[in-house]
Amino acid sequence: MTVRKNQAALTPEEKRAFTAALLELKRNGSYDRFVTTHNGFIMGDTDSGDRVGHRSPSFLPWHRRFLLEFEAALQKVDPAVSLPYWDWTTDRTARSSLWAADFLGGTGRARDGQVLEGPFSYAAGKWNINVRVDGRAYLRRALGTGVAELPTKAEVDAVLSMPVYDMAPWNSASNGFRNHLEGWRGANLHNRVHVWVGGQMATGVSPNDPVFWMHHAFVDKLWAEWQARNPKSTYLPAAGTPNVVDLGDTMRPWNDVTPADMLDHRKFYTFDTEPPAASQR
Ligand SMILES: [Cu+2]
Repeated sequence: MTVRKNQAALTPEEKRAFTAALLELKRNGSYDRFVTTHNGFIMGDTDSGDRVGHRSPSFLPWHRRFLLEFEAALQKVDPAVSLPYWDWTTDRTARSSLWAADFLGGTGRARDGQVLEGPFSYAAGKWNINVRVDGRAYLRRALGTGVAELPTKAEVDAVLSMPVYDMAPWNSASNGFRNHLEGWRGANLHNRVHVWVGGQMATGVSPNDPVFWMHHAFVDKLWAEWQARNPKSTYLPAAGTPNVVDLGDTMRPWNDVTPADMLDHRKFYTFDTEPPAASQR
């Protein structure tokens, strides 16, 4: 069964394998389809209308399913690969090994934000930005420029202690755990990390930067930690909510998966911080 590891603990060989699988998905065209899907939902999800991927309760189960599909694509290339997560409360500077040239490469140059190092630099020739919101075909970043600080452990802890999953009006104005984690309200966790990275990560085509998957794998882990801390709390709303995915409603674009199906991540993978799934013990 898949174990998702902290990116900081990956061996050089695991980094090479993950990077190679990403480059192969890019080469064979599968990668860009994920970027297109994500941008379509960013454009379509609105506070007053239909909303599925973002600014709504299904933000968490939608991204869990999206990451599972991406991880399955990686594993078709290399069955040994799993999605690492980036704990941005601990690896919180541009000097983290995450941004080294043997992994994701670092920040962009001042002039145009272009990432110049690592396997995803434009110069390396294997990472063209094809699904884009402007003319620039090179990966861009501006680490720590759009906002100075990544969220702290204390800020995360405060959000994990919120006992109610989500609340009406079930959008970017909501109180509760989901919207505080997503970041439209309060200290701002998930959204702020997108802004901190900058470049494509701060746009609807954010999956163009491979760090997207590691960021969302950690957001996903925080959902699992919230569940462990609040065992009596569950996904809301339960039923009958217009424009919003209720617990038993199917989610686009898959139409065969509900938030209820996504509640237990241990059906699919475990994290390196928890015991292996029951069937593996
Ligand atoms: Cu995100």
